[in-house]
Amino acid sequence: MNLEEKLGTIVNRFLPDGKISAIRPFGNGLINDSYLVESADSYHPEYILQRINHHIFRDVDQLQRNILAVTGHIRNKLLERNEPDIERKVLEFMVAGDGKSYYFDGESYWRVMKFIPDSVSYDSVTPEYAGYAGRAFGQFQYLLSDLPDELGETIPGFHNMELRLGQLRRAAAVDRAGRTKGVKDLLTELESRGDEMCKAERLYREGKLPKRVCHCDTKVDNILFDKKGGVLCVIDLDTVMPGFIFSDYGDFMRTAANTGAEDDRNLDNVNLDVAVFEAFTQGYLHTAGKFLTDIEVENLPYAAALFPYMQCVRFLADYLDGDSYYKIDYPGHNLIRAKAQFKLLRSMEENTPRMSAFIEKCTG
Ligand code: ADP
Ligand code: GN1
Ligand code: MG
Repeated sequence: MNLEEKLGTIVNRFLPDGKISAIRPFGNGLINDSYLVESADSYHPEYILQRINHHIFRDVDQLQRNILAVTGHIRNKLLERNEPDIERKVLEFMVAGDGKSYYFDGESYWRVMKFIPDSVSYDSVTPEYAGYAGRAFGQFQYLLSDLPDELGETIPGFHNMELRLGQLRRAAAVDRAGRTKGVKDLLTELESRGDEMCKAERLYREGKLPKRVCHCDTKVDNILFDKKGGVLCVIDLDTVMPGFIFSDYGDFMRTAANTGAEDDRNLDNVNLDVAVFEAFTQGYLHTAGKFLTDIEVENLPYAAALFPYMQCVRFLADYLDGDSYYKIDYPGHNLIRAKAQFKLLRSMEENTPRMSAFIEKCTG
């Protein structure tokens, strides 16, 4: 059986009568594997098949329960509002023969969802689209603010900066791939910012910062737009869990408000894109401003610096560990990524006064 046939039999667990015409790799996520499935059905012609990375998401049952709670809640809210075109505004997962929304083939975990027709995701956006995305992520948090189910942490301590720094220190000490010596300068730079970057955890312990249900992976390509630029849907819900709103604001800024690429080799390309920052911030405050506390708003520039910092720490830890977590395209890719994130962090730091002034203007 070739790979396409094997994938076809998995899809048929979810769509027993589905006439599959093609299956091909899709998207460029760093964790799961996604495939576009074309079928000859008139009911729904396209699906996304995903292999869930269960080395990273260790409790797939909990993961899927979270996702179904989130999509069910959003669907109900849209129905209450009589929103048109709901099928394109919330993900819908298919159920396998045993009534579960995932299937374990003895080796891997799989799920299937409907492909949202006439949708597109982008690796980079114009300021106009960033504004729409800001509104969408603020609205996503708002819609989930009264979620009755308690969500599990699908990756424990996922965005806990103290924990991530601990992992980096351990990776540097163990030095599994013999690479620590070559990155001493970067490690020193990261250590010198450690205290400042762990501010969120301190504020939380002091009772000054709330946890809310957040998306926690607001990369720019995790929003689907329609072909006219309107936002349809927030996707990639594996990491939806209680966290600080800094995650959602900060990770979008990290990926969209960067004039370069996440793994740019030319660090001169990597800088804060001020127009995208302004548009996203305005959009986000438009929908999230109604529930955010003063401390959350004041610390948005901290969030903009925290996420390139955290991502630098995570990429570097994986590099030191011998590249076991993120997919890489070439040896040393994780180090190139870490360096690009560090450059973005420096640009965020330089722009902090400017960001604070803009946020004050929006809220004042
Ligand atoms: P990953 O964890 O690999 O990033 P995603 O769930 O984000 O996985 O899916 C990868 C890409 O596939 C997305 O960026 C998007 O372009 C596309 N995609 C995912 N789900 C859908 C869907 N239901 N409808 C349309 N496109 C989708
Ligand atoms: C991973 O799966 P993907 O590519 O959307 C990672 C994010 C990182 C991102 C860096 C579960 O996201 O946390 O920010 O790569 N997801 C997980 O590009 O670790
Ligand atoms: Mg994604």
